[in-house]
Amino acid sequence: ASSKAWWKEAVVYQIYPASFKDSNGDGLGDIPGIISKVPYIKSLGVDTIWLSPIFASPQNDMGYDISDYRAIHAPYGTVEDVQTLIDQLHNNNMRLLMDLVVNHTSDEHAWFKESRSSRDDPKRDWYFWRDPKFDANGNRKEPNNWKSIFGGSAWHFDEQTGQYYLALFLPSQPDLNWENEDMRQASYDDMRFWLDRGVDGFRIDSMNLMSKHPDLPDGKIVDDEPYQSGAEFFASGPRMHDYIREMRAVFDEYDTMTVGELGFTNDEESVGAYVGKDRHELNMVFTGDIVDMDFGSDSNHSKYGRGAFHPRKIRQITDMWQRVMPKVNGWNSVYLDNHDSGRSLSRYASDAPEHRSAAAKMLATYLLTLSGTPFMLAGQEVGMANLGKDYGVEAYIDVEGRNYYEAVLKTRGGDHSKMGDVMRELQLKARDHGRLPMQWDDSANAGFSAEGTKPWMTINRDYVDWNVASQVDEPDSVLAYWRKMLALRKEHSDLLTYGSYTPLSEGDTGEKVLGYERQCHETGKTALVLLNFSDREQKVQVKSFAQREFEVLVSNQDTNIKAHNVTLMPHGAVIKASYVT
Ligand code: TEU
Repeated sequence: ASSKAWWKEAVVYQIYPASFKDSNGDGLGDIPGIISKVPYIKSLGVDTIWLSPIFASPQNDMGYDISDYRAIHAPYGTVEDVQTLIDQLHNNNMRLLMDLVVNHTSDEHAWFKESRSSRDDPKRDWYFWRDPKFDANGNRKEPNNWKSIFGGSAWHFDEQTGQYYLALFLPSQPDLNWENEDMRQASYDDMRFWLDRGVDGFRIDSMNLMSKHPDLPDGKIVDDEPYQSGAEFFASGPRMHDYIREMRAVFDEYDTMTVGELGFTNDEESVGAYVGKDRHELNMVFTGDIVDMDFGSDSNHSKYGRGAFHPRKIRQITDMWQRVMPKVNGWNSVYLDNHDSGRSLSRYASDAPEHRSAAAKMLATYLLTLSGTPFMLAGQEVGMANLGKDYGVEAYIDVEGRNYYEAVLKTRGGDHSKMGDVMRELQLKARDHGRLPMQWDDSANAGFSAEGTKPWMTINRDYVDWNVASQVDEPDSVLAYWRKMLALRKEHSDLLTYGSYTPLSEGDTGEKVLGYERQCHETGKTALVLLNFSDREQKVQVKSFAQREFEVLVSNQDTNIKAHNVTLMPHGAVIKASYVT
């Protein structure tokens, strides 16, 4: 069995700072707003908050473009406010994770301004600067063919010094060169700045992009587009593990929890190498596969390509990571939602009125019954969903979706009426859905922002029916179910956190139902989890439970669950526990 640790028992609540609670009526969430909700968050039964970036930033990518790691974006508050938040959390036995965005900075960061100023600047080498190439006609070309993750070339020409710099995300997010020792030390000092103030850990943004192939070779050409991914040369490069270990030495000066965001790398061996206990690197990672399940079925598996979610995918991905982690003596995160995607409820289950409550509870059951540290996104606990199909393109303001929309629109002669397929994909997967303002109550602006103010982004008009206030005292609500599940995970941590995992096969459950057992080897106690990922009733017979005495620990349906026969209602979820006496 896996050894115990506080970060394995934590349940993390992700807050998107702009969208949680506006305390001063400027339409933007802020740190005092978060502080005012600490009692609410604690009352859910979660113990750790992960805050997406709150640092000084021109906000071209909502704070993932940082201009000063030691200052707070003024509309969010001050360093003192953050200290108050940390202290309040610690007084409540809670913890704070910050977002560590060190693969790149903003182009307004002092480091980049210096680096850009001349070829001889001491910080020149803190970023990637390269000479132009020239084509046969003598036209200037980028140093390689890599494509930015947000579209277009990843290289940008700087007139002043006649070289290109690399930016894998927006042009205003230049990539830091981790090969440079001075740059790394400066970054560690920034980390210590926050660790010294009591921050308990970091979610490390774009973690495995920090080491690139030193030659920056052209990416493999897969189509006739001018730019190609290149990810095979910029993700999980040769020095990746050196950098993490060096960083880990800083973290080990404190009691720090780390979760690394992994992009483009989902194979067992590479993932295991980051989280295997003996490797002493990261506590856990986010593999991207769980949020990509409905990405395009095209060869690039592109985000806004047309794809379909099938329960078989979540079965495969879940089984794979649940089996790999014990094998490498490692640990993982469990999550379904973050600020970079549409809501799992709308994509993998159902937000149709007749299914929404059951579906939200079913997904909560998944998230809280697996081995790994659960991460939930604020709003999940009340069944927040995507913006509906009736919202127009103006509701989508995030750069990623916008850039994609504009690029396709251009190829269709600027004719919005030809954009039906793009609108459909945005409605499912755009990052805006994960960033919707929190739905606190049914007053104007959903209690997120005072009446009469203009929130920074669209508030989903379904807030009138789906909000915290309407569920908080309602025993059958999604919110009540989350609380019950969170309490259950704590109470049965021998089973649900530390127990072993055994999947039921598709032959046992049928293709629409996900089923697994968690077992505590010391007591022999077993929990059987059955999750119906369809909007039809499903009958399941679990033979292993035929001879056992059991009780139903929790379910989102009226349970008349006899012996080993279970009839799951649409999006039904059942946890049965058997005890060896
Ligand atoms: O995302 C990293 C990343 O690889 C993104 O391309 C992500 O896969 C994409 O947004 C999915 O649609 C991180 C942050 O989570 C994201 O919000 C930032 O925009 C990005 O890094 C740059 O810092």
